[in-house]
Amino acid sequence: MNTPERPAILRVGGLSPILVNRLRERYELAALDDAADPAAFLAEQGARFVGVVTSALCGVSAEQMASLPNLRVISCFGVGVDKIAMDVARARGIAVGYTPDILNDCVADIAFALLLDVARATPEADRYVRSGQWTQQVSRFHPGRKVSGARLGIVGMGRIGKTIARRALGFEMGVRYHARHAVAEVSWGYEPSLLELARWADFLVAITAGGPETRHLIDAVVLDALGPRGFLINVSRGSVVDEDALVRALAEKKIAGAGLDVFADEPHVPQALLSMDNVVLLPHIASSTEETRLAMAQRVVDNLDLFFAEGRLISAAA
Ligand code: 8YV
Repeated sequence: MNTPERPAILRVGGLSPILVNRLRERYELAALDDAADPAAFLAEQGARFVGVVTSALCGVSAEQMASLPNLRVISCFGVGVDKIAMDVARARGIAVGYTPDILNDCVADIAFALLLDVARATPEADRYVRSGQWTQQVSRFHPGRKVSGARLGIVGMGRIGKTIARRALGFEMGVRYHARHAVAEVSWGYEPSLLELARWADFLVAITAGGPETRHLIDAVVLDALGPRGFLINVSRGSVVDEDALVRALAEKKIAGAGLDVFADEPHVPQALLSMDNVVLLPHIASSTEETRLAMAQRVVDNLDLFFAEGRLISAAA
């Protein structure tokens, strides 16, 4: 198939100005968000786009793809492709590029930030200082829980799971993991039963892919198994945890606390969590550092450039 000099690319969802500018230099870029009626825009103009750029948070739906009959490539800013209708892309032979590996370090760092923050109650301690309670000596700040030497259960042993496990070495933590299968190249203990892992762990970190297969993998039963001394950290997708069950478990002190970067219905966070001191809440920022976001943006562009030059991607989502 011939590729025009400036292929027409549709932007679906928000992307950083740096990325948008880089794309504009090379491509004829239109934004679905700019259309007053996106469905009508797609119906009228969908046929002219050969590429889509999107983010892991937004993705591309099957309905949108149906209005893009000449779509050949999707370049996604992020590693999670659960919001992209991958089955449709596969069936139509649409290439899907994404940004794996680049963000492993930053997501693993945030997993540990959440773990330390929730165990040592640092956000709560910060509020204690700012509110003047320390100087008023109303009451002493309560002790936290020790992280070094504790047991870390990792749910998902992909690229980021491995990076988290390596971080745990520095804290002399015991590490075990649960995944669909044991991972040959790692020496951490494989736990085929998620319930057993939760029973064993002091900290259960979710870093598995989102989507229907992992929906509510961490449910009330798993949270019960984690128990009143256990903490849940979620840096994967909100869908992986049954959020209602989590809210109940926290309210009833069935688990000790939670550190959450992701939620079921972002940017909406269950109201009940906002007033709990034993939770740390982040606005889905695990990969968000200047360095990593720039490298991710570059990969989005490089994937597209290589696709239009040679018909292949640097990093193709399976
Ligand atoms: C980003 C993510 O927050 O890579 C992912 O799957 O969820 C995050 O890195 C997201 O891509 C920003 O849009």
